[in-house]
Amino acid sequence: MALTLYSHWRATAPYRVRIGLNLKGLPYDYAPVNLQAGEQHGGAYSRLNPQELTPALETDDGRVLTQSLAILEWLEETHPNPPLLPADPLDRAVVRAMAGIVACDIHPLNNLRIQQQLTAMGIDDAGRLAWTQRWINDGFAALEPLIAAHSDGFAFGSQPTLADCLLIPQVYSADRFKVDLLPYPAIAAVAARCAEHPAFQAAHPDLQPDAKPK
Ligand SMILES: N[C@@H](CCC(=O)N[C@@H](CS)C(=O)NCC(=O)O)C(=O)O
Repeated sequence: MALTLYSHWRATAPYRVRIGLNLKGLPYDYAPVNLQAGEQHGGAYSRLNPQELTPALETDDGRVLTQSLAILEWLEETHPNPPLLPADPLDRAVVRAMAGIVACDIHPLNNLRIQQQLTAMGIDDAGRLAWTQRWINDGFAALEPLIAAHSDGFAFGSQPTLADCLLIPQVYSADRFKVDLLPYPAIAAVAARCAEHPAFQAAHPDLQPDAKPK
């Protein structure tokens, strides 16, 4: 099945899906959406995904999937090997909790439209940075003991899971927003391990076709 991923190089939600596709060994076409230029609003992309957020994944029979977690769960159900979730239901719940901390409790408070709204409300650069760091730190403080308890190289166990698909883009964002990882040694160790893995390397923002030089 041919797949097209609508993505923006630096956006973390599409980055999650790129990692998942790579871990599953699934090739895909890359369709850039320039979020800074507002291409998500109006026009062709908003007809594809009326929520005007990336990612969207289009199949060759014209189905469009949205929401990174739903896309990753669909990948897991349709391509079970290698698994992104452990076999035991309790372990699966832990992995989903790790993913949920990023997807529900950190990222929605910090994404582009929130940054734009803070700017519109008169919050300056320093205020926005403090806001963003606050929520990343809150989430990482919750993730750190979970990962420390369950990691054996990756966030849960010795193989990449859904948790790593979510964590690594958030670590990338933490770096961008100057969050110190020193208080989070378990997270930092998982990030270092993932940085050696080809599926994570190929998904890195800097390697995407629409990447802008720093
Ligand atoms: N919960 C959504 C979040 C999607 C999202 O916020 N995507 C961001 C990029 S990381 C986006 O497209 N933002 C565009 C905007 O804020 O205008 C998911 O997991 O897919």
